Amino acid sequence: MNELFTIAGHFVDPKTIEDITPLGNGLINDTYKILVQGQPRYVLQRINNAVFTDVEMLQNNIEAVTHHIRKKYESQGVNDIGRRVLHFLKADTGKTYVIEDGKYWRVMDFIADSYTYEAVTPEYAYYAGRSFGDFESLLTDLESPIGEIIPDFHNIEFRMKQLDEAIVEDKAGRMKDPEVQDYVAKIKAVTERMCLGERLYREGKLPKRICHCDTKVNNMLFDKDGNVLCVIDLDTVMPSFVFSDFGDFLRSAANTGAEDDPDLDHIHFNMEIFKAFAKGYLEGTQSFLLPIEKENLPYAATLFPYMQAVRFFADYINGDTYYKIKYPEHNMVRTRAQWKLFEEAEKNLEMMKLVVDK
Ligand code: GN1
Ligand code: MG
Repeated sequence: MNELFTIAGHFVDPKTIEDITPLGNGLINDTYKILVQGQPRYVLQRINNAVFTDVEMLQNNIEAVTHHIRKKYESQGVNDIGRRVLHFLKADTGKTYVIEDGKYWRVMDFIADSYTYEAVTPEYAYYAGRSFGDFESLLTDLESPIGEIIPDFHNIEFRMKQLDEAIVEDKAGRMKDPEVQDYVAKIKAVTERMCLGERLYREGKLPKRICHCDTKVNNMLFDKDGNVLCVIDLDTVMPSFVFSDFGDFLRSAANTGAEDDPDLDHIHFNMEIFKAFAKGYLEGTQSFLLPIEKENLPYAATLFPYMQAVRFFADYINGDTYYKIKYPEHNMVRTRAQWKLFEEAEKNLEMMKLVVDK
């Protein structure tokens, strides 16, 4: 605990800090809120530098994105900008992060009276679609270069290669399990079809744009009336296919169960959420979205549960070195749940195409 106070003291006057308590449930970084005068005032975060190995690039990316959005909002006369875009504090080192005992830390302003959700109604999904679409749209004319912070992050061909390596190395001795072998077979049977995006890219038909790349429902802040305040968790902002933001939101929002639901009967693909989100997203992106991007949005909704199953599964085979887990089989439970969601999404593929066409 003392360690947290010392670190926070690099960014904030230590005498004003009353308490520092855990916040949120991300699978990668550790997040806390800093309380001042009985209220959360700042967010302290330990950056997982095993995942984000180039923290300098990470913070440069985030600063470029937040400055760009803030400037646009200023010129548009948007109200309450402090609650509409993240703001990172400079430490006494002059940078927006500090290193203590080999650990990396940063602090941002806490956005007051904001709420996150793990599940949304169609109405909120519509606002979320609009906001993620607007987010991409705001960044189409960003001039500062944005580095690919995790190379090949949403490249399914690369994720399959990682899975193959995990299988060969079998570090945790989990390959002998018949269920594991069964999942390997199921995953591989459809790989070819799931790599469509990468093929279109190689053929020069599909562009990369600056995307958020972690559009889980809980990475968006709402106010008490359900209006979207802002998009958070900007670590993975990087060039990617628009499929990333569209598909990853639905992976969490259209799932009627939890990401790691042990009861597969809970997991279905909610078409009402799809319709509402797609409507908002298409409105937000209408100024730039190409037909090839639009017509493949339904594919994106199937790709992301698939890719997430592959990633959780590879981590399980590797012995759980990437995602935080709560119990030993957690990554296998997540794999089953994401695979079920993938199957459910595929059942709705034709219906999704009809919706997007309309
Ligand atoms: C991670 O940090 P968090 O929980 O927002 C992961 C995402 C996964 C997600 C699965 C950098 O996001 O890509 O989709 O878990 N982030 C990274 O819940 O790998
Ligand atoms: Mg997050």
